[in-house]
Amino acid sequence: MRRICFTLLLTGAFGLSTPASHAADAPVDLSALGGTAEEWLGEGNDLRFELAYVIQNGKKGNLAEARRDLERIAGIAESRGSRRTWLEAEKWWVKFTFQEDSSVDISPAMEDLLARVREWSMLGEEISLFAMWADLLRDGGQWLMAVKAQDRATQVALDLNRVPRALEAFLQMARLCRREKHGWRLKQVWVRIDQVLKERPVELSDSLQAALRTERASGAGLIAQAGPGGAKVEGLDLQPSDSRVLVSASDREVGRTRFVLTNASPFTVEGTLKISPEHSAVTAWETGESGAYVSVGKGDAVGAQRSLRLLPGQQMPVFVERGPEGGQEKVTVEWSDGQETRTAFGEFYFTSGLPASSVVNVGEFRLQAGWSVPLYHEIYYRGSRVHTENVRVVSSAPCRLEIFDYDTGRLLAVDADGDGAFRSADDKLLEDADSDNMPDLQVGDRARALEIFAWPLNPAAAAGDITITISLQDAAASGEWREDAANKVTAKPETQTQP
Ligand SMILES: [Ca+2]
Ligand SMILES: [Ca+2]
Repeated sequence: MRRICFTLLLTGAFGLSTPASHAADAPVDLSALGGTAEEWLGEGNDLRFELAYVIQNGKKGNLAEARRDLERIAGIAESRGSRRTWLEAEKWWVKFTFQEDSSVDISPAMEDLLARVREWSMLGEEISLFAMWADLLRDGGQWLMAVKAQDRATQVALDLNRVPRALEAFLQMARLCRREKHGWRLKQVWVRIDQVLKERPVELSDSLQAALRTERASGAGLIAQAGPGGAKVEGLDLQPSDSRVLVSASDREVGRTRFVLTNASPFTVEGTLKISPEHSAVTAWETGESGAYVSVGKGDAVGAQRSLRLLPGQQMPVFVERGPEGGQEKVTVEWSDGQETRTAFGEFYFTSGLPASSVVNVGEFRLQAGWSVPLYHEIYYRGSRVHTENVRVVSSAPCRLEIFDYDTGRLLAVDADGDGAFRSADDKLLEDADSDNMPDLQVGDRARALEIFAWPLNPAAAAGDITITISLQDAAASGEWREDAANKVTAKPETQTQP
């Protein structure tokens, strides 16, 4: 997949371009430009009109020409310090680039734009960038990524106290889930919409209220078919409650586990995350957009806690890794906002005699009403050549299982009933290069990771614990399956009915 990056484009040879000549093509429609007239004040009318013209030209289908002109305008805007013009030119550049070739990975470009608007404190723009990203992902057929991008728009909007704008983004999430006929995810969206309506009441326009009513009615049938939504969560959630990691000592492997912090409230929360190893110290801690990365082991301690701010609905992964030196370790992960505390544990074991590949971690999870916490597995490979492993995931109770390659975000398989076999019409096998009817994964010289979403089918059976086991099979060898990991998923009966 080709990745695009602006930085290179924008520091290119703009100065040599000549302005487009388009005097004959009036009138120019300024409505394509985002923001209000006030927001554009001081950015210079010449560039603003030219930008509107170029957008119009691109919309007519002259994409390559429009992109070249947008690059030139962005270059001029940057040299003048005209931020809004620059941003608008860049946004349309991404749109036209994607329109020309939807296989292009626009994430680096979008991340770059998001970083700029944050740096410039153009906070409202963050919402529209996530919404734009979602629309492009949707148009490119990536509906789940589009849902995630709209989710980010809801989080920023709620944080900025723009509740109606958040609800508009939630509506887009609901539409995407409904069109994909994903009742479970749709149910989650409505749990969150109802939470916002109840806990962040504001006056909504008639049109937004009508849109909410219509969308709710359209999705009701689908939601009624979906299994349990899980227990209602209050405030902050930390999962899995327990995790265990087993890696090879003789191969000097690093053990790594992942926790997920979920702000299950419609308000921004601030608190402290503390990681306490029993026998060693926290030796590295990095927190970024994609989560927190913490190492524990021997070495200089860097401080075992950090202040974190989580937007309404935000989920943050917390990776904890333990190097091979020093051996077995138990780590306590604790979140506190000063009133409530959430605790989880990670245990790290080092052994010898492990097979050439294994699933190195397991956890104990709870289903929750409005948020998914997927099971997370890393697959370690100790061989020398890249080869194919079959992956089998089996649930002890009927469950829809969605298996994703975490590294690429690609859906590998959907097992509609969780029996580990792909025979029924609803089962989907998307990655099976060796055609043996089991999903496969290329394993090479580094750890691979899987994410598995589990959606119980039968509310009565799901009231207890469900065991979800992961096995691997060397696709080229004997066919023997090695059961490596068993997760426990608790699906408490629902305490509320939606919608
Ligand atoms: Ca099946
Ligand atoms: Ca296969």
